[in-house]
Amino acid sequence: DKLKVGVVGATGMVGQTFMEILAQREFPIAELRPFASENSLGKKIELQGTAWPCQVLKEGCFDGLDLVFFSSGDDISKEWAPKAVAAGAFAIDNSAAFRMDPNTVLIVPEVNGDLVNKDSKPQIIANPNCSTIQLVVALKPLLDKFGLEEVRVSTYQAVSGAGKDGHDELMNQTSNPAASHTPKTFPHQILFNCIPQIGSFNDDGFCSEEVKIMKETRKILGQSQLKVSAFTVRIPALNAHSESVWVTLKNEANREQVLQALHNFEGIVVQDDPKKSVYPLAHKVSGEDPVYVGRIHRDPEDPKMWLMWVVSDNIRKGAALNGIQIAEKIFHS
Ligand code: 2RA
Repeated sequence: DKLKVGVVGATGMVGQTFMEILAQREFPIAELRPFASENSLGKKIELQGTAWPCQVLKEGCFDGLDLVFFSSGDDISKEWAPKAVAAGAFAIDNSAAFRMDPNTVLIVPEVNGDLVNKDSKPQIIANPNCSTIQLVVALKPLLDKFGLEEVRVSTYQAVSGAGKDGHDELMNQTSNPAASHTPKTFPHQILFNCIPQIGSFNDDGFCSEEVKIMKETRKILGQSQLKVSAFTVRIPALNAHSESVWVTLKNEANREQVLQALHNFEGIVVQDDPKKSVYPLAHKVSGEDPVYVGRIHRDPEDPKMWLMWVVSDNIRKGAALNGIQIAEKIFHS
């Protein structure tokens, strides 16, 4: 039966992608209640043939809803996600606010979706960070088949990870490449550049994006002792995050076995013919749903270490699609 759905952050990049995917997947909507800031009040959001007016968050605004997607940052989620649950709705939260809370599940449906189902009670369900989601999808088949000893990942993250501001900053710089640009969204000019910082640094020299990947990966895979090390970099790609990954397996495997494990896993597409320059590319993966894996090869010095290249659309599978798949697991399974 049809659901009454709220979307907090409806006019942002992820919010707009929620609408696109809800329509594409014909998610059964009885009512859409889009929430945005004051200056979007009354703006109409088109979905499934109806124009739904944007509202602002205020006491009682979630009454009657079955489900609320949150994509408006940690502070909004911290204050309003519990209110959605108090009103009787599931709160699927894209922010980092509750991800590492021991009482909150952190879900990628293909990886640990069995933690939620149609018998789950309304609760906050945390959506992982985009760069974590694509990593754990690629790691899960290898964990299941061969066990994992250690993971090292270096990321190449598109500017859309910083929302519309990030996207617009690169586009503006591209339109005037000769000028020197005062950075706004990023710590430095992003055009013709690579910036080894996403978020803020801790005293150990790790930035918050790296800490998210390292902690969330262990929680989602249920491997509290797994060694994970991450290095995150912002690059001037518009959309889709790319990651080079070094995985040390617990048990040896040959290339055929590793390829089969990845190929057979729901949500993964293997593109791997390097001699023909066939491997996943961000600008082709942008707009697609799967996690793409290529450049799968073994380290010559360590028979248990495999290298691979993992690319996925950070706004779709990295945020909106993953959240909708969680909702489908609860309401449609
Ligand atoms: C980024 N993963 O790419 C972070 C937040 N979306 O900026």
